[in-house]
Amino acid sequence: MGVLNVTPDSFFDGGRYLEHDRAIERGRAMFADGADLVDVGGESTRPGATPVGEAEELRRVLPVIEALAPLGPISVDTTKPAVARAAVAAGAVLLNDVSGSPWPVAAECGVGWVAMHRQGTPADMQRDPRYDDVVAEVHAHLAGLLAAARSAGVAEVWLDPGIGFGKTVAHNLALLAHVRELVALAQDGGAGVLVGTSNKGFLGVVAAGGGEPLGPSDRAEATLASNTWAMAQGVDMVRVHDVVAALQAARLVGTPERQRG
Ligand code: HH2
Repeated sequence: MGVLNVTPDSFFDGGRYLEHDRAIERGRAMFADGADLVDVGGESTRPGATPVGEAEELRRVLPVIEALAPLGPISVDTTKPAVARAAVAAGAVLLNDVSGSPWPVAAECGVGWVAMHRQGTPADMQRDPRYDDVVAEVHAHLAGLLAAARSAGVAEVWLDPGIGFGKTVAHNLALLAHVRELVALAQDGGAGVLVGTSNKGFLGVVAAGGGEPLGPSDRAEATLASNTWAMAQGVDMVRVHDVVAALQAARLVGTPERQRG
């Protein structure tokens, strides 16, 4: 899943693809690079991001989705039902909802749903995230969202542990270390697992080995390492800014089916 943020303030690609022409060109390039899906977002969810109004989010993403949908599958990264509905009308086939709550919109629109875990909101989620047992709690929450999706009639469901969404470095590492258990849970329920670590802050902390944390533009190696790990554990899809690197890693670790066998 290639990331395409049509935003001025995303932590990694903010401002690069705010103009529609540039965003469309970027999406086209990601499909050419081998992306199976391009995830179009019009609102940053980085910690402390300023919320965007519905009209502005629609203005950002709709022309991009319309232009890219004929080229390949598009997901829309939004928490707003109206944006999701309009995106589906424009050709999106998957709703990537980072709200962490049950969401009836995918069933209503007849498309797939990414159900992600999140503690708190972007405004406060990184202040002091706490869990008694992060792996058990996140997996139980996702099992509940999967059950809700199934009873609402959503056919295609992806479970996502929500790396960086209300999690410390240790929480993120624990979730990655135990991601195989999430793969098993998802498989039992006929769902897939999606993981998004790409260039996130915890990688900069871990890769620096106790030194000054690496900034967003210096996290490519750690991104690739984390995605390689995730895919080797059976994760079906990784959400990435660099499609070429992830695809090479995917070819090396093999298909998820082979890893699970
Ligand atoms: N992470 C981000 C945004 N959307 N969706 C899913 N399903 N999983 C994720 O881990 C995830 C996500 C944050 O990354 P990015 O889009 O690069 O940054 P920003 O939120 O600043 O736009």
